[in-house]
Amino acid sequence: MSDTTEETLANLLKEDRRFEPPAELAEHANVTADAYDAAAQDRDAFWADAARRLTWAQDFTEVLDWSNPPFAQWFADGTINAAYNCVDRHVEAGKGDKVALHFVGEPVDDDPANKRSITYAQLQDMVCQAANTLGDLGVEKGDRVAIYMPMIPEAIVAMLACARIGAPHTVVFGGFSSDALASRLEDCQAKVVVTSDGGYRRGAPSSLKPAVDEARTKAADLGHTVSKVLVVRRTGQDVAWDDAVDVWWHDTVEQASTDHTPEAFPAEHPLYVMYTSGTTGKPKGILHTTGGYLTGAAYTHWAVFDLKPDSDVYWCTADIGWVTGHSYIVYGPLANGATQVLYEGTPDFPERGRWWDIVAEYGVTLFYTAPTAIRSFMKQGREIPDARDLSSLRILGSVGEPINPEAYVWYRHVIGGDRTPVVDTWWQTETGAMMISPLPGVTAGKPGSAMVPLPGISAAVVDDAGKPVGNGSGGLLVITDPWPSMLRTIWGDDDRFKETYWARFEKEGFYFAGDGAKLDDDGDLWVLGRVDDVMNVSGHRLSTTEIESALVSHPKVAEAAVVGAKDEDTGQAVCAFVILRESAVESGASDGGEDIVEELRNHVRKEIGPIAKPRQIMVVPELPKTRSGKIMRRLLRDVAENREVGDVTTLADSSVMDLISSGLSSGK
Ligand code: 6R9
Repeated sequence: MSDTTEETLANLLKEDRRFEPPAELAEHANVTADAYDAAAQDRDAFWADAARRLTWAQDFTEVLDWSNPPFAQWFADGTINAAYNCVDRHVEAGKGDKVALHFVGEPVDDDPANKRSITYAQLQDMVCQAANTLGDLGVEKGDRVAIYMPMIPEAIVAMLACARIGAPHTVVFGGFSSDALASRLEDCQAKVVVTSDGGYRRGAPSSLKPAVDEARTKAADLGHTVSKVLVVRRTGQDVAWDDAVDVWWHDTVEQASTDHTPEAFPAEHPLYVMYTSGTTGKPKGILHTTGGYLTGAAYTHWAVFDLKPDSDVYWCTADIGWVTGHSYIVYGPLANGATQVLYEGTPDFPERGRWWDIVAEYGVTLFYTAPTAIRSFMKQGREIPDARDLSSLRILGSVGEPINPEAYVWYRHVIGGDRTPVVDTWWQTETGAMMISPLPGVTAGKPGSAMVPLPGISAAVVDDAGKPVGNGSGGLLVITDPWPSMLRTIWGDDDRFKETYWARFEKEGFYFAGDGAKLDDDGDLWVLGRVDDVMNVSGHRLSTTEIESALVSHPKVAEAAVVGAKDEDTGQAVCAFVILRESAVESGASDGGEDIVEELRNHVRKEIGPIAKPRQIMVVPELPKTRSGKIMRRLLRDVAENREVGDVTTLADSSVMDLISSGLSSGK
């Protein structure tokens, strides 16, 4: 290894702040250190216990069948209904009056608050009604149903109604285009679409139904016919109507019987398909099945958030169009009988303190969000959260990207009042549930590290030949043994499933996650981001995350994105895009002038070493992100390499690229 690479590694691993679990939390924690030993001794028995936290119609006798890898079967002879587990069993246990969802919606014309609370008993009625209606619309066990909706309770009701009748759902994020919807409808041959006339964004209505109409036509051109569209009236806007196909929710679901008997399905019955973008080509439909998935989602939610269902109020800010919404808004928390906030909207509308007002109003104790949100709050300054009472919080979670140490410390300090553990949870659409994360009552947290695999999960960092790298080194992150919530295949494409995840380490039988990672001297794991986010500058491998963290550690920087741009001399060169903190902007550093750029280049040089010093730093007002908060570096690479900017359809806000390009061309 060259001197400079060693220097880079040493820099990341020099982070030596440690936060011990609070004594009180450790004492009453749901999961203690024994769980690691128990799982190591008998992994199958450990997962069987976790599975039996759920209610099975028929118990299973075999835990794992791995006779035909990579096609796993978990709890295969057991039968179970996911919706029954998420709703009915809590009502049967006398918790019908307990709030399942505190819905906090976008401000709507005459109702700026737009809130309602739904108990488990009410949720049961709603799910039963929707299940009856889907049946009336001809949906049978095994048929696929697409859900294209805003973040309203009916979206969750629709998902659970599908689960109840054994019809796998595919939720398509409401911000996606009709093309994206059409290709998904066609790929999974969806029979019915559940949607709404529209939704609200920043208080203004936007439409959804027209995109469904278009997608239906486009899918028909591809040879697939959608038979019915079930429409929730949300905004009241005019919509085109096709009597042969379109059905109002309020005319059907709300009139339907609240009696519905859930059928128990084999554990391996498909629960849902979630599309996620591949590095190239068409999106992959990740298939999750019922028993194993629900086991993983419920167990990890209970363990990592130390959920006490009778006293905690949980809030995950994700969208249900993302896997985090599936596992940690719908299936995990509801299977555990949690009370949670369901939030529709952006973090800063109608005003910047919105999230912290909600924490204070509902007494939120467990909070789960993405690093990108945390960094945007850092940018605004601590005065806003400081003005609210956040003392109810007891555990803070992070997901979606590596969290920079500075953002971690700010999160813990400013939001968590220096009391709360931060759980940095690494997982993927494909893994279904959290895989690598601290346990809040067991693990001392290190800012920037996801720490260790959860009990029952076996991960490793290996070199190109599949050999574990050992402490103090970096390599590729793999999962070495099957786990209950693992994806079962890519919908309709077993070959692509094998090729994408299992071919790379076929001999070893490892699942290849596509992320780079390092182990520190204690053996704790640091996720460095996608392998394709690694740059090669003059033969040195540099991770974008490391340089971004160095930039964010500068007091004037709120956010940073780094890409490797082609360079005649060095192969690739480091190009950085930075957003300055508001305090820096006020003090006049915002013009992106020579001074601040030079200051930041030298800061990176000092923090990491000369090789990492960016060739170019551009001060920008925004960064292009997907809905799940991931920076789309591909688009920034286009800018850095002076190319026309590529496909922006999966951006949360597609106008961001114009903002960046116009700022740069006007010399700002
Ligand atoms: C849940 C989710 C998966 C990819 C994953 C990795 C990145 C997620 C992370 C993290 C570092 C964490 N990622 N959590 N990287 N630390 N705590 O995000 O699923 O949308 O499929 O993305 O996200 O790169 O491979 P998904």
